[in-house]
Amino acid sequence: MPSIRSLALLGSFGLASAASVLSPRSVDLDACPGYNAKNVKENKNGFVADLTLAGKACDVYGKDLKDLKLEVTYDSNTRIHVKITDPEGKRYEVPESVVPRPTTKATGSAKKSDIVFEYKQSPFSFSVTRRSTGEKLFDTTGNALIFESQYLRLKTNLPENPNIYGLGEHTESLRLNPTNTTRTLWSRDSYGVPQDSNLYGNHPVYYEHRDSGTHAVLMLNSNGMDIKLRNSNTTGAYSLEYNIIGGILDLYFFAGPDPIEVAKQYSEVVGLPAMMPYWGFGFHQCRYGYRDWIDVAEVIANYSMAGIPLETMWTDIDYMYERWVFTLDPERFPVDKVREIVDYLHAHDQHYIVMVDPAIAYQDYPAFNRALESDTLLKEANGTVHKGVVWPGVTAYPDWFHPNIESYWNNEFAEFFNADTGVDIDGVWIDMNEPASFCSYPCSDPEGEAIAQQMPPKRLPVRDPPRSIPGFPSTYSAKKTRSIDVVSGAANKVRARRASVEVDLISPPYSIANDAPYGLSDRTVHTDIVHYGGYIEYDTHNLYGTMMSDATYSAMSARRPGLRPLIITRSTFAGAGKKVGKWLGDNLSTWEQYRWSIPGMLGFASFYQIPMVGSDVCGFGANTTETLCARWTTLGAFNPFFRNHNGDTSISQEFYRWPMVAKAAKNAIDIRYRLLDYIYTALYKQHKTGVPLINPLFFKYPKDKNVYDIEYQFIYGDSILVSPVTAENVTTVDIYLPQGQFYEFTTGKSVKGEGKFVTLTDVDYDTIPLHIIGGSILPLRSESAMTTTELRTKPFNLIIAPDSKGYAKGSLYVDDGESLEQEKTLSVEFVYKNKKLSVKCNGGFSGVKVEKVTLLGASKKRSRDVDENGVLVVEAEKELSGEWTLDF
Ligand code: MIG
Repeated sequence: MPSIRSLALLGSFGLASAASVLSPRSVDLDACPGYNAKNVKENKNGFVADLTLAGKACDVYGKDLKDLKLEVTYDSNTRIHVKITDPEGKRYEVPESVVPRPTTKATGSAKKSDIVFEYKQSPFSFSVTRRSTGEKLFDTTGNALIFESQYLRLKTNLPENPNIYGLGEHTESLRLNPTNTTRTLWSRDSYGVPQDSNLYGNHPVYYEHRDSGTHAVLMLNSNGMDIKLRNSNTTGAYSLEYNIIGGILDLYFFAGPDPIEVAKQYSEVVGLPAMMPYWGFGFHQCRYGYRDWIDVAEVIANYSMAGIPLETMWTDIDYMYERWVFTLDPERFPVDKVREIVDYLHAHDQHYIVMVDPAIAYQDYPAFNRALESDTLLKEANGTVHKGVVWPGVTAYPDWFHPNIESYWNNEFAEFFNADTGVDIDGVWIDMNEPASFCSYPCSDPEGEAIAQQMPPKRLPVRDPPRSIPGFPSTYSAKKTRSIDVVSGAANKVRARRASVEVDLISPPYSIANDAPYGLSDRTVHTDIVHYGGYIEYDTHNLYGTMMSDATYSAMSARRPGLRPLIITRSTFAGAGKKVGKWLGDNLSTWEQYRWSIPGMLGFASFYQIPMVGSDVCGFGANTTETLCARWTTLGAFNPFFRNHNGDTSISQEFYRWPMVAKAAKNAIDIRYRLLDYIYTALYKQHKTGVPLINPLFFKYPKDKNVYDIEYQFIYGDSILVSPVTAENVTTVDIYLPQGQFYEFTTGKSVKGEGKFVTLTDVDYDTIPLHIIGGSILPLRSESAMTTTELRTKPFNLIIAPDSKGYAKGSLYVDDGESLEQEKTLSVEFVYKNKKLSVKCNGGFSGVKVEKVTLLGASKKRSRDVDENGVLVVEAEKELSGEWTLDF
C-alpha cells in the first residue's frame, strides 16, 4: 500500500523532499490501541502467546501489524528472554552470525526465577519483578505497545529519579540524566565526540541500579533507535521509551542483584571478551600526520633517548599511497624503509601497528581489482558498485556478509602484511567503519567536482635534505615516484533505488535523532543498499564495524596462527569485545574531554564487555597544553588501552616534548608496568567470567548512595581507587573515600575512608592519586622496565593491604603472554589472615619468582623495620609454585 512518503522517495532524492519527510509530527502514542494477549501456551521454561491489535489501528508511522507473537523464556533463574515479533518470524533480527545467541538450554522457571515476568491480557502490558523485594524492574502498564513495519515503541515506567547507566556509545555523564536524555543509536563518524549525539558504537543495554539491587536490560536490535529517558511534566513519572525503526523487540532481563553479577550475566548473552597479548598493555604512540618513515623512526629514537618506555609505534593512513588501503606511499613510506623500522622495533622487543580502513579506493589496483573479482563489494540494485568518498576519493565498501569476504580479506592481509616481503605488523587499527563517507546524501555524483572539493588537502611534499636517525641504518633520500595508472571508475551516474513502496529505507516515517543533516544515509553507505543474503544496510548499519572487526580478527589469526590478535576498532556493536578492543575516537584536547574520557572508558569496560579501551591521550583534535597532556598521561596510564594519539593539524604531543609531560610519563608508566600483571590478571578474569577489569564506584560499593553519580573516580582492577585531578590550573582534587580502610599507593600510608569527600592538595602534574582498597593483595613487578618483554623477567613484590580486620586476598595469572592456546599457565591465590600469608599456585608455568613481600598498616611495635607509614618490607626469595606460607 503506497504511502505518500514512499512515493516521494521514488520520485526525487533531492534534499527538499528529504527535508519534508523529516519534519517531526506530534502524536499521542498512548492513544494507540495496543494489543490483546490470547492463546497462551505454557511450556517448561515459559510460554508463548498471540498478540492481536486491540482496536482501531493508529498507524502513527506506518501500518500497525495486526498480529504478533510473544515468546517468554526463563533462560535461567537470573535471565528472562522476551521476544515480540511477527507470527511468521520474517522480520529482520540481529543475525546469529554477528551476535551468536547463547546455546545453553533454558533452565529457569517462573516458580524459581529471581525475576518474574507478569502480564495483563487486555490491553497487553507486562512487568518484570524482583522476587525478593517485589519491586517492578520493568513495567509497561499504561503505555501502548506499538508495532509497525518501521516503528516499534515500547515504554517502561521507572521509579523516581532512577540510576540508569549504559546505552552508549555516548559522551554523556556516566549516570544518564533521567529527566531528559535521548540516546540515539546509529553509527556515525563523530569528530569531536559531542554530547547529546550518536557516536561510533551502539550498545543497547542499560544497567539500572537501586538500593535494593542492580539489573540490566538488553534490547538486542541493531536498527536505528532513540531511547528516551523522561519524566513527565504532568505526572512527574519517570520512564524509558524505545523508538526503533525496524527489527523486532528482543529483550533480555538480567537479575543481578549485585552490579558485577549483572555484568557477568550480560556477558553470557553477548559473549566474553577476547584475551589480549601482554604487550598490548604497554604504552602506544601514534599520530595522524607523521609525514614519512623518517618521522616515525625519529619518534621511536626520541622515546628511547628520553628514557620513556615505548612498546608500540603506530602509523596512521599517512603510510598509504594516495590513501589507498593495502598500498605504501613509495616516496614517504618505501617498503624497504618500513621494513627497516619494523626490524628495528622487533629487534628491540617493540611492536608496530598500522591503520586499515574498510573503504577501498575505486582505482585500478590489486586490492580493488581482487575485491571486484571476488564480488565482495557492496552494490547498487542495478549491480554497479556502490560508491562513497573517503580519503582516497571515490571508494567502494566491502560487504562483510559476502561468503567470499573472508578469503578476500585474509588474502589482502597475507599479501600486504607479509612478514617476508611486506609490512610485518603486530596488531591492527581499524577506523572509519561506521562506515564513514565524506559524501553528503544523496552523494549523487561521487566522481563530480563537488565531491573533489570535499576532499582533504594534499599531503606535504616529500622532504629533503636527508637526515640520519640514531639507531637506524639508512638516511633518508627521496625516490622517484612510482607511476600508477589511475583509471577512473566506470560512469555510474544513474543511481537505481530499491523500488519498494512498502517501506522507506531512506527516510523512514519516524526520524531518529541522527546527528547528521541529511538523514540516515548521510555520510555513510546508503540505507537502501542490499548486502549479500538480502541484508539491508538500513537494518545492519550498526553492525558494520563489528563485522569488519570479526573479519580482521580472522585475517590476523590467519597470518599469525596461534597468536592473540590485538585489534583496535572505532565502531562497535554489542558483543564486539569477543574479538577486539576499542578507542574512543576523535576527542579534543580540552579539559572537559579529558574528564569525559573516564565515563567513556567505564561504559565499554564495565558495562559493554569491551575491556581493552582507552581515549586518545592528550587529546586528538585541537592543540593540547603541557599541563593537560601531563594530567592526561597519568590518567591514560590507567586506561586498559594506553595510547597517545593526535590529529594531523595539532601541535606535536609525544611525551618527550615537554619536561613536565616526560616526567609524568615516566612516573605513570613506571606504576602501570609494575601493575601490569595485576591488570592482565583482571583482564583474564573478565575473559573467563565477565567480571569487569575496571569498575565504577557503585560496582564495588553498591549500597553507598554517595557513589551513584561519581564518574571521575574509578577502580582499576578491583583494588585500586584512581582519583585524577579534574580541573585546569589546580593541584587539588576533592575525592570521595567510601567507608573502610585504604592505603596511599605511593607511600603505603593508611587512610581511613569515612564515606566523605576529602580534599587532596599538592597533587603535582606528574602524579595521580591512587589508593589501595584495604583487603587486597597486589602482585607488583619489583621494578618497571623499558619494554614489557623485559618486565616479564622481573620478580614480584607482593603488597599486602589488610582490611580493618587484618584480612586480605588477591590473585595472579601468568602465561606466555601471546598464545591463543596456552600450554602452561600459572594461577595463584594469595590470602593473608592471622598475620600469615598463604600462597597457593596452580598450573605448570614455572620460573616466576617473588623477591619481596610488603605489608601495609603494620604496627611500629611489631618490628623496628616498620617505617613511619606502617610499611614493612620483608625480603622473601620464593618461587611461585606449589603452596607456601610466610609469617609476619
Ligand atoms: O577522517 O586516519 O578517528 O584516529 O587519525 C579521519 C585519520 C580519519 C579518524 C580517526 C583518527 C585518525 C584519522 N581518522
